[in-house]
Amino acid sequence: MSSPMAADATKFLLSDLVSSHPKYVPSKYIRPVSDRPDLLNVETSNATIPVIDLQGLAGPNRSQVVEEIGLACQNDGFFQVRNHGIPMDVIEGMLHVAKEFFHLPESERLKSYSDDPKKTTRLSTSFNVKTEKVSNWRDYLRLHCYPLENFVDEWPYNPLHFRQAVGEYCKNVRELALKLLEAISESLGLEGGYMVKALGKQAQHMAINYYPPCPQPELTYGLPGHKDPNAITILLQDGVSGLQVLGNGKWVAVDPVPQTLVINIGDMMQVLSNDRFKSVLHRAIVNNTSQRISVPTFYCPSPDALIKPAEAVVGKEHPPNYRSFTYAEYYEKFWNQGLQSASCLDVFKVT
Ligand SMILES: O=C(O)CCC(=O)C(=O)O
Repeated sequence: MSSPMAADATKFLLSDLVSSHPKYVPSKYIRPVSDRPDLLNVETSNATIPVIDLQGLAGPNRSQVVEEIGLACQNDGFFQVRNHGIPMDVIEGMLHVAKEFFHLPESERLKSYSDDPKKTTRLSTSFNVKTEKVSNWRDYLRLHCYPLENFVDEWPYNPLHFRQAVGEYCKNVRELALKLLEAISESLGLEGGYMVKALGKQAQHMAINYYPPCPQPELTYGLPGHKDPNAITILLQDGVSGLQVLGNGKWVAVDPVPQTLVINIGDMMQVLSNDRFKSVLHRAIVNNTSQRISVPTFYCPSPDALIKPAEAVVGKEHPPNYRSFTYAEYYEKFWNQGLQSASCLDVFKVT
């Protein structure tokens, strides 16, 4: 049933639009029938997404763990990690201030609002409100996080411990990203430092996603199917399900497993590995009872980094599938194209 309620044009953020607990989804969030989540047609066991114990990376079993990581990047594009090295209190602190932030009064949150994707710190809604036709059931705070000292003073100072808790999480998650990039390089037969070097000065972006309860979750998405633009993503979820990954033509729910984080390959890693590793479609669905918070960290090249398939993975049998390009060139396309299943990589392909 479509909505009798028009979206309240005076509200910038979804959280404030739904604070009156509407019974129906406003029309601008309703997807065409052919593009709805089909919630009953989802694989509910996430047993198909490998769980890798990272403890072994530091010991004599390193090569075995490296191989597991390589296989997961190749076959699934997604995996979960336990014993990742980020202390539980840091994770809890991150989720705590995230939740507090989205429950601040509207006037306080709006101090961070911007619809300009070029801003390095901004609160926004949906994906790109300037270009999209249908909205997504999400508000998000986007932060640049590396080098931390360049950005932390732009971040919200309310709630009180926000900068401290998020900064601590960012430092820890960067350590994990470096550990994973080293293992990923080795799994491709490259020297351990290859991927970090390929990312130039590197960048680390974070989204704090807030998905309010939705009265008609079958009509809309938190985020529709998309691939990530960056090199690797490290996702922290609160205890509420919502992430789904496309595997063998079927959507698979990746329900939160305590003390694990979800890792996925982004488009830049797909290029660097010359398609050995795949950047996979994933989406966030919403539900009608619980709010959900997820915190993806996007580990990226710096804008000027020249991205191309690693020389050691190309050869006569495997010619390069992509021309070289800067991350800035690609990233602009990503934000302008909007979230959709078509890859932004096509224009960089060697035909
Ligand atoms: O909320 C999630 O689980 C997925 C988030 C995501 O894919 C994104 O922010 O790009």
